[in-house]
Amino acid sequence: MKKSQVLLNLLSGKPAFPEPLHVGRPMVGHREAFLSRVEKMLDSHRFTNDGPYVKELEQRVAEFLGVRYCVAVCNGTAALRLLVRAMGLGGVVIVPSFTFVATAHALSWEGISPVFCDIDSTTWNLDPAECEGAITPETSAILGVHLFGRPCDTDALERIARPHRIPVIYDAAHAFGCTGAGRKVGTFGAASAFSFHSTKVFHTFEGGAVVTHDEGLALEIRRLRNFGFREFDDVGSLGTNAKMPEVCAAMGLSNLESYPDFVSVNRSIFEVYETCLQQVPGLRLRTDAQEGERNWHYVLLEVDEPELGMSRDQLLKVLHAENVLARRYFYPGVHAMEPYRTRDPDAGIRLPRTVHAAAKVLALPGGGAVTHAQARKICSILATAAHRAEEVRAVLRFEERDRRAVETETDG
Ligand code: T4K
Repeated sequence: MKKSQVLLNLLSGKPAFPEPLHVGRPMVGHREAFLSRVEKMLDSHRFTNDGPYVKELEQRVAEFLGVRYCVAVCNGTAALRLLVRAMGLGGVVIVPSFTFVATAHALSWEGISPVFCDIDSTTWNLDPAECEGAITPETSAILGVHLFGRPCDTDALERIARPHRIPVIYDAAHAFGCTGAGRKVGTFGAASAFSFHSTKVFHTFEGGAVVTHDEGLALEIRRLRNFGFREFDDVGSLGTNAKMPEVCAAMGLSNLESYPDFVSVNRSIFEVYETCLQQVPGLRLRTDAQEGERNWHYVLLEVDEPELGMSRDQLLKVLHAENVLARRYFYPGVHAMEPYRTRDPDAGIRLPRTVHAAAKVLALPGGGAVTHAQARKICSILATAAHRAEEVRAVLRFEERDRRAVETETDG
């Protein structure tokens, strides 16, 4: 065994890590700042319903992103739902399938049919040419996703949408703090929805926001998130409860202060992976020749099965056996999940680049989850797996045979 290699748990030995390492482990910002806000909140007895921390967070996020209005809500899915409802969208909306299922579910929940368009094979974002071909008289908007923090080709999407007089909106769940074409994500299109879920680079435990330059739209979303109330005792429309509680806003304010530290931790962990994975055949770290600011939150591998000697899913088993809980974000593509799969079982044929990307991507634990030493150890596991691919395949074959035998016995 080469010096750089480690024993693989799958082949022998014990897991490299005694505790699981998760992809989405949240960062915790300035603890004292958060706790002192919570103390004040408890003293004030103001816990929710557009309280002072929510107002302050909205103002700070709007300033940070360079947008006029920010409306904080309870999660990113609600942000998307309220946004499409406030804009009066209907019919169909063009979306990528290579995204988290919430992008499409938010539309469906509002009675809108998502139409899945293929992605660009380099950026993994909506391919503008595909979108252009998919626009019909039923199309009410294009919903781009800045996947893994990489901004969409906003110029092209907005140019395509203009003659059809349909808006472009964005799911910016992954792209807090990122820039494209010299502008912060959040400033593009008619509006953007953010997720501030704990697994995100900037989080409020649970939370989200819609940001926009449009005063009327922001006002309508404020009403929708609070049961449709315009004033005390005056409900002007159907609404829901999508409010962000004060404790979440307090976390957001503290995390916003710590955001530059989060990004630098993420970046330094990313650089460890970048250095250590250079020589591993069949594994390519997505470094994205992306200009501008990045949040370095996602560490993504592309697995080249023939070159590595094992499939992405076999490599996943190797990592899980070591307690490295890598994730297949976003396999198999939303089109292959219900209810979309039943509606259009052949959608994958029209989405070859989505299917391809979803089959080879692997997300590794990033800055919030691992130390430099742990990231280096993960790289050693990957290097060893590549070196001993044949043995790994053999062990997995045996395991699979055993599993089937047990199943047959149980069924019998
Ligand atoms: N649009 C896009 C493009 C999105 O990616 C998302 C959400 C949304 C919209 C909707 O936003 P939200 O409504 O969620 O605000 C997670 C998150 O739940 C989800 O927010 C996120 N995207 C998605 C990419 O990932 P799961 O089911 O993969 O997460 P889960 O629970 O397995 O968490 C990942 C790992 O992180 C866990 O195994 C353990 C660790 N973890 C997680 C949490 C929540 C912790 O260590 N501590 C924690 O508190 O969906």
